[in-house]
Amino acid sequence: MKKQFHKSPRHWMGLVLLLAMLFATPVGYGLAQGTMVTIDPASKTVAVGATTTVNIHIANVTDLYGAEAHLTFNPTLLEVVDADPNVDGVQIQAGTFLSPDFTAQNAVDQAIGKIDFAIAQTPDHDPVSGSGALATITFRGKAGGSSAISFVSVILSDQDGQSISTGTQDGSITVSGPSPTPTNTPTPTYTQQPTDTPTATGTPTASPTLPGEAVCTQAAAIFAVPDANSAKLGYVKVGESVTVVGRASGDNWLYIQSDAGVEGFVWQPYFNWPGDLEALPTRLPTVTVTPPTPAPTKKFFIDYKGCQPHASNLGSVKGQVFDAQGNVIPGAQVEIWIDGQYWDDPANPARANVEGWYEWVLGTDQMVRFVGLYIDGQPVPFESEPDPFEVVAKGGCFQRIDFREMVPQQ
Ligand SMILES: [Ca+2]
Repeated sequence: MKKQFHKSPRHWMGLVLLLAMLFATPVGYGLAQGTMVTIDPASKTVAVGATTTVNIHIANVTDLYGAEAHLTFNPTLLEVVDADPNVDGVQIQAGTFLSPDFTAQNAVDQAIGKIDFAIAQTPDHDPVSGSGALATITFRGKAGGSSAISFVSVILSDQDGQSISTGTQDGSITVSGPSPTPTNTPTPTYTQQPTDTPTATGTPTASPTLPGEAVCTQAAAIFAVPDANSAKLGYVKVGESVTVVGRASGDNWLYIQSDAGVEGFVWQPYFNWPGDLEALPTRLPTVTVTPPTPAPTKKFFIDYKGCQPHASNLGSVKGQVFDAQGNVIPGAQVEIWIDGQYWDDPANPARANVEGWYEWVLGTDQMVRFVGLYIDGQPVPFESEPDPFEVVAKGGCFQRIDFREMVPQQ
């Protein structure tokens, strides 16, 4: 019934087009007036680390029922932001012009810069005519430069599977690199706010001997200030001893020095420490309110790429670490907990190789929490959504978790 109805006008349209082609003189008439698939807008600019969206736009189409588009982009300058975290791999966002009843293909290959997208309607939707967005692509700038967004092929089809002829027009995205950043002057190593009052002196006699040893009973982070949201400077393992050298005023925060030489605040209930909190010298000049400083200059965020299909049934968890310019950072270290516990293993933290990749091969179903990132051996803070960030190691796909340095505010 529906088919019958649509058939006659289409044949009529075909005749009109045939006549137009026979009698129209201007070359390219069909492209000027006919169906076009374009990148819309044709050009855009985005900063490194920022995102921008473009549409795959279809104009002046008649009785469209299925569409596929294959595009390329420069993967060293751009990457596609995953539109569907619930599906493995990276997807783009289907538009509303054509109802995406059946998705034949929706995959982005970030390594070679390729997008394959193919959708079709099912019979409960009528063919569409006119203009609209087939899909929306969100790109993130990786490095300065200009990348073409090029159509490799586009196929539009009607309800009978007959192809609809169309022209295409490529687009481009210019990534504005960060202005030559002030070279990475060795980051002042998390200057502890108050200057350390010499610990040996000043304490009234008869108080418990200071400094004292505290033993960690629950894996704990060492924070820059007595606030669990502040920068994590390091970690203390269960059973490890730390030297207590002070406390935050008013709260259950100890100021400690770890065996590794890291100084900072830890949550006292995670430590077995028999000393008298009140007798400890306070290590912050003011009340426990988080001081605005120290703000480490570098900050990263977790860029989760989903669980990407691969042939192995081992629970690989890996990713790359990028600086603000989109360059990989060989030697960066990433540290995890497994199933809620510090993972005491030579493989943890993992060190990124020359291509910036870190990796663990874990048992499937192990819960992996990302707790630390170290650049040049220094802990650097990172943000994630959610926080803490956890993935489950799986067989058949590898969890890809990239770290990216936030582009410094100028
Ligand atoms: Ca996805």
